[in-house]
Amino acid sequence: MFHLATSLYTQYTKREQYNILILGLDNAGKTTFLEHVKLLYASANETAVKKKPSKSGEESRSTADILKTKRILPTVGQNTTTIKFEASSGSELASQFKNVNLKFWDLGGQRSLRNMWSRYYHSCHGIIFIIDSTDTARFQECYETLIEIAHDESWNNREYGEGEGTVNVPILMLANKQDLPQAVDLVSLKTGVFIQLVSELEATDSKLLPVSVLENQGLKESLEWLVTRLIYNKSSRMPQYS
Ligand SMILES: Nc1nc2c(ncn2[C@@H]2O[C@H](COP(=O)(O)OP(=O)(O)OP(=O)(O)O)[C@@H](O)[C@H]2O)c(=O)[nH]1
Ligand SMILES: [Mg+2]
Repeated sequence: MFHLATSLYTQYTKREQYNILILGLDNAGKTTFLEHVKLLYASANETAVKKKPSKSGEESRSTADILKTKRILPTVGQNTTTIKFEASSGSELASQFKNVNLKFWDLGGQRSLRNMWSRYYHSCHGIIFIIDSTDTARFQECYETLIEIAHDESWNNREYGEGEGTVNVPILMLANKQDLPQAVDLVSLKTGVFIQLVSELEATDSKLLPVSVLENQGLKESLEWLVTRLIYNKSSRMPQYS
């Protein structure tokens, strides 16, 4: 009886873990994204749930303010964090997102460091590719970098599930720094190289969304899109269990 009870308890509390790679050129905002995620969600090791703000808007102001006091240096190695994902309050998807952990790897985006990225593809369930929407001179480089990621042969050497290329690995492209006046807006981005990317990527899913990771604009919505796709694809790209 005791064993039955413990196995039911384990079954009920077992968490699915999805591994997410945060990629993009240097200075795009990858580490800033991860630091903001750490402020918004509880760590997988914490037992306490993060305190919820009473008024909407208060949360974004306070976490953005905290983040602005942190000094974020260009990444040379990797930053890793695992969070307990939860739907934003009032979301109809709350029950679907129960017991989901997300493990993020934030890797350095400098050109000399990009050849390290492919080492992580075999155990990755989803990609977040961050674009600096103010850096128009490097949009073409973003495009070429993403195409290179999608066509890398390491995708065929999989740890979780079958398939060729980035099939079943959702790619979320975030057009970051939308808080800055010189940022190219989504409509203009969609008429340029990025909409071409959406059709050229051999991924089952890809999406381009406008965000400001510093100001917490569009962050939770973007993650909800990604987690919905990860859950949808889980029979072909299985999560890890913890
Ligand atoms: N205004 C504004 N600045 C941002 C935003 N996101 C990041 N930044 C700034 O962009 C700069 C680079 O951010 P990082 O997070 O270090 O960029 P990264 O992609 O991790 O860069 P590498 O580690 O070199 O690959 C920092 O000065 C950030 O404060 C944003 O949404 N808005
Ligand atoms: Mg970084």
